[in-house]
Amino acid sequence: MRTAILELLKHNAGQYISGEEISRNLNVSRTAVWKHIRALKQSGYDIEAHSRLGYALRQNTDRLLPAEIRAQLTSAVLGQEIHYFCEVDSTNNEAKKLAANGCPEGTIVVAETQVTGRGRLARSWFSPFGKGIWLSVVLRPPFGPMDAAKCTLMAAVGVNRAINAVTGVGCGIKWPNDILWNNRKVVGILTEMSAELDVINYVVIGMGINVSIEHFPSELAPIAASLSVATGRSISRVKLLAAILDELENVYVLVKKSGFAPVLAAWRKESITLGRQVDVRGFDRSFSGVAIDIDADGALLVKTPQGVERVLAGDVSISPVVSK
Ligand code: BT5
Repeated sequence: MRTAILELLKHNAGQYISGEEISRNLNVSRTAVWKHIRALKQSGYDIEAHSRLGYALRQNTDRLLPAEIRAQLTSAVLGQEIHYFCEVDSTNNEAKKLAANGCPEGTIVVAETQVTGRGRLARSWFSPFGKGIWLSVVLRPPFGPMDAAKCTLMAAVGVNRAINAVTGVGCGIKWPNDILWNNRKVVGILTEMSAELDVINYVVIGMGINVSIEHFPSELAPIAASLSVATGRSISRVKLLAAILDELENVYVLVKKSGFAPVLAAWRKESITLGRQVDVRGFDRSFSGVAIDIDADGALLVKTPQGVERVLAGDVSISPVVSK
């Protein structure tokens, strides 16, 4: 019944429809209509109630509400179970709790804002209300813990394809976990896992996608961007989220069928790191060189005067191209 009321409101979006008309149309009491409207408002729908005119759904509702996501979903496994929060500490934290309690593979956690959104090494992730997609996906991959780091590369390929399909924006992947537009970060990915010696219990892939952030804090302003600024138009977060789940599922199915090689090949094509002069800040060492490839483990290979260094984790900054 709630869905039917919502459909009726959407059909008349922006215009009032009286409680009496809804109750007549759907054959329910006016009290029941009122209760369903109240529940819809509580779950985040922006519905105006007027004593004489009735109810109106504001046209500009772009919340990541489960019913809205389900209506766009084309993936078969990812997003079948959705946990939605107006505000949460970190979607990755919630997803890890759900995963530890046995939630099915493909469960997602989305939030309008995160209070303590996280990057790697406990760095913070800026997640303002309603301006991005703050998303975590639970996977239970059949491969070993050594392969988990490649999930970040796999996710980057999936997200980059979805962004291109929905917005037309051509971004590039920066090793290991960023998607950049015009040298500015529009997406960050944080993969976390729980594993035994040779089996993965679960992997949580956290993705932060800047959709319509216009003003970043001063420390981020020179290095961050959002997709609506890149395109110059507004972007439906729900549509983009559904496309991300679809593309991520496609690459995940491919990895399970054929291993990581095809996805790593796609990653190489979409990379903006390879062929460039880079400064590497590993956890225990720093050096510079030219990024020449990634190997079968997803490690970055950097050619230095001393030889080829293999970087499994760390930060990489790309030197600007110097024109002659
Ligand atoms: C990342 O870490 O880029 C991973 C970010 C993952 C965020 C998602 S949101 C959903 C899920 N739940 C979470 O709690 N996290 C995940 P790293 O490579 O360490 O980069 C972190 C750095 O990016 C920060 O130190 C800032 O410099 C910068 N940064 C923070 N917020 C940003 C934003 N919104 N856009 C661009 N850059 C940002």
